[in-house]
Amino acid sequence: MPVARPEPQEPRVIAHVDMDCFYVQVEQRKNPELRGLPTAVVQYNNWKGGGLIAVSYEARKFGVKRSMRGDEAKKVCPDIQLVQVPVARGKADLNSYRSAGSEVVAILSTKGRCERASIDEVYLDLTDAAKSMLSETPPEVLESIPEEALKSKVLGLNSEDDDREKNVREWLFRRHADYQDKLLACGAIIVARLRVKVLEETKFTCSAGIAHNKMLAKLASAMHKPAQQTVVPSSSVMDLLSSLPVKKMIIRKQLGGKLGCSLQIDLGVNTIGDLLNFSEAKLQECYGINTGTWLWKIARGTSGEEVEDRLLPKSHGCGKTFPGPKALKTTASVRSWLNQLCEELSERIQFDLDQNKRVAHTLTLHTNAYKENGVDSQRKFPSKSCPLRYGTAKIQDDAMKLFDSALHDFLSSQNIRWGITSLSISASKISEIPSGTCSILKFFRGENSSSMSSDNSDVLIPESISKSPKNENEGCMAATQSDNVDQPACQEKENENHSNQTVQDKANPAQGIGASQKKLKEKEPYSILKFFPGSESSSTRKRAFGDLNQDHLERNQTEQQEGPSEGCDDATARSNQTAQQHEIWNFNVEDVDPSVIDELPLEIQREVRGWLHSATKRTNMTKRGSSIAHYFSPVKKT
Ligand code: DCP
Repeated sequence: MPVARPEPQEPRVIAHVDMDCFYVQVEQRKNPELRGLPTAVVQYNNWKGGGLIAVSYEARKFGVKRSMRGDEAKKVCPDIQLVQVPVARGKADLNSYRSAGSEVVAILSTKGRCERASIDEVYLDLTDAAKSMLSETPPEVLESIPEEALKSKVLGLNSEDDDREKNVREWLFRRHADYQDKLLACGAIIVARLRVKVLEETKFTCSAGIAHNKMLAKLASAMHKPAQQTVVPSSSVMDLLSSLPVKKMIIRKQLGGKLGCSLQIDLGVNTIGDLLNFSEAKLQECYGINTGTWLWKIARGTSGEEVEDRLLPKSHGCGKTFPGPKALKTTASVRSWLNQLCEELSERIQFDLDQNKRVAHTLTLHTNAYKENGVDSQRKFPSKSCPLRYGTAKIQDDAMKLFDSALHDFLSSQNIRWGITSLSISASKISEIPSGTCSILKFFRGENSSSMSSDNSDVLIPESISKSPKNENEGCMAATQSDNVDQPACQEKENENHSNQTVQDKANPAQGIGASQKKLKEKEPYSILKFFPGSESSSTRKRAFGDLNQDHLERNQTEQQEGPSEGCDDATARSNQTAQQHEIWNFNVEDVDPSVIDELPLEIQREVRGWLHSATKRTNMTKRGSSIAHYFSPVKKT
């Protein structure tokens, strides 16, 4: 659910940059002979020529659409070039598209805060850059204005006019324009330059929207494509929104599908302008305080959402669909596919760890399924989450446990046949390891720390105690920019909604384990323990080294307090957590090289030395391998 954020006092300049027919451009760069030809990228499966996932603008002129199959596209456009998406492990391999996206991000992120919103789109906060330009080199003193800036579509300017470019030039140069418009004019020039640079350096074209907030910038970037930019001055906002169909906001992922439907059905709101007929109080009464205020604000074109400083994906995911007769009907076939998906996921999170020093904490399985002749055959297959353990074999194991648990819930004791039509596995709740603590990773790695795909890479990254969001299964698979779900219809490009996150947090008010983590964070901002979200405050930390029964008891109590979890079933979750808790903490104290601790920030050094001290005491008391911890693989010596 969306959340209203306070509007900043100062005007901002926000751009949304979206690549044009992105996968097609990547394929055209690989094979330049395809440039200028009607082209589409298709899924590798050959049924009716495969499903189209990206269509060039030349092909769109013939009526070719993403929803079509290859055969259908050939009927409307006989000359269309169909390029198969690369394949690995029996499914689409999006790596080349991901890294092409990163090339673009590297260029765009040079002018201000940059948020990578999906595989091919970013938000930029250009406020500071625009302000500097306005004070140092305003448009009117520039020797030359980039042609791309002169080609801008400025909403509210007469675009029919033959003198359109002249009008844009005048608009960019207006000395008496208000401060907001002057900043936008600078933003338009900065974005034009960036787009030219992207084209020169990557050979990709992109389109952009430039406005005072993210919502308007995103709406604008889609208005004139390909290779164009659209500017939204404040004076044209109400015009833009008044006739904007609610459906468009849904397509642009700015409005949730359910909320959009409810607005149309329950309130008769078909355009954003229709929302103006409702008071803030009325909208709050219908949709709650946050969403009500958010709707009231978007109707007026205001949105305080910040551009996040994030160049990397918020989560990693990969999936596979099994339509019609391909549905998986045995546990063995599910296991085999899950193993492949987990292998890919494991490689990607390992790469993220090695490359970007980022750790994922939650593993989630989303599944679509049907029952044959079940009493409640419409029942959804629940999504399940559990703490993420690094190492391919462990991820495969946990994913299968999640599946078994979800299948059990789905069937609710009915002994009937079932079919799985899609599987998707994701790693989320990713956090960064601050610089200075990187070398400690050596301790939490197994022998093969450098190998990214090794089956026995036994990297001991602590799990997070997390609860899967309720209703995760609703709608399409909630994939992310980094996701790789080989089914176009269900592949959402959008990142996990920021506001969803907030609501989720709200749904799980700080209590039990969550509360202790939160408090710990506030009290110990530099604590390395934040990478051990399963750990408790320092007063209870010593338990992690010892009292299993106590640990088990308290965990049970916490689970009861938190109510039913959507994660693994209780028994599995408990055994996983206990097992992992012991994996995390049972490193061999004697293996710790003191010089590595010296590299850590002071606060963390003190903390780590504290653990080592108590761990040394304990090692002297308990012979290694003599306890239950012996069953959980210890960290191997590097
Ligand atoms: N994509 C996909 N399945 C979907 C939607 C998109 O695999 N259902 C992939 C292919 C696209 C890329 O993501 O090239 C970016 O998606 P966009 O929606 O931005 O579409 P395009 O970039 O292809 O075209 P446009 O120029 O309209 O943005």
